[in-house]
Amino acid sequence: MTAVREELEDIFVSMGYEVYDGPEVEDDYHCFEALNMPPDHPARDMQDTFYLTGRASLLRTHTSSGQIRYLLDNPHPPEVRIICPGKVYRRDSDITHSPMFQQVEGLVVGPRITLGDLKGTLEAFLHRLFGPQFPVRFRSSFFPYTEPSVEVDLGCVVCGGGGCRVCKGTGWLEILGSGMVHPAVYGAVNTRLGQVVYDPEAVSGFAFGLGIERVAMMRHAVDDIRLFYENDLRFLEQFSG
Ligand code: 2NM
Repeated sequence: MTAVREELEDIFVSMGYEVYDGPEVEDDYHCFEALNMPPDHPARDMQDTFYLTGRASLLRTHTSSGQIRYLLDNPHPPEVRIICPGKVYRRDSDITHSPMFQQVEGLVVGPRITLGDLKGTLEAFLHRLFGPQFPVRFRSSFFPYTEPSVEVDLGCVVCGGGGCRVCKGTGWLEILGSGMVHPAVYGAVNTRLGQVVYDPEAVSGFAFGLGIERVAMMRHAVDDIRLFYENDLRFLEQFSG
């Protein structure tokens, strides 16, 4: 997992991104409120989020909270180009979900950043990671913190697109979530800073997120994410190289 994470970091660093670390123990403001998730949003539910001592602190459910911290700590637009890799926590466990998993989220903000920049960047990234032979497909989606929101699929790395058990016959694997940063995110940051630093009329940006285990699973044909964290040496020793 560390090797895959470092490979992802190296690709983005070579594209000019800065690696930024945020805390794993977060608060409601950085994890939800600043990301356009209202108080009744399901992600805030006790069923989904690990809360510590009441509701004052929580384990981050995504590394976007670190991106909010970066914007607040670096009120110097118009150029932002960061990735936030790290552990995130959700109350979820089945073959594709582990209560702790790792993410890389990215954020680019600047004058005249467009959906074309998002598409070009993510396609270049996926071609570096998996090889240019795999097609990349963009689909409309929804996230509270992006508008428009875009889900990104990669041609199935197992069957090459013909359809198999892994891609459930579709020929595609979902690999990334992304979108153009919602103006409400800039609004929340400006309100907290007490001045308009990230003016939605002057700057725009895109953001994206992906699961590191999911990349490792696609690479090594692993069908259950929980295998990475069960400490079974018969599994782990296959990756000792
Ligand atoms: C995703 C999908 C879409 C995202 C948005 C932001 C921020 F902070 F700029 F609002 N960070 N990351 C984002 C957007 C993450 O992950 C699936």
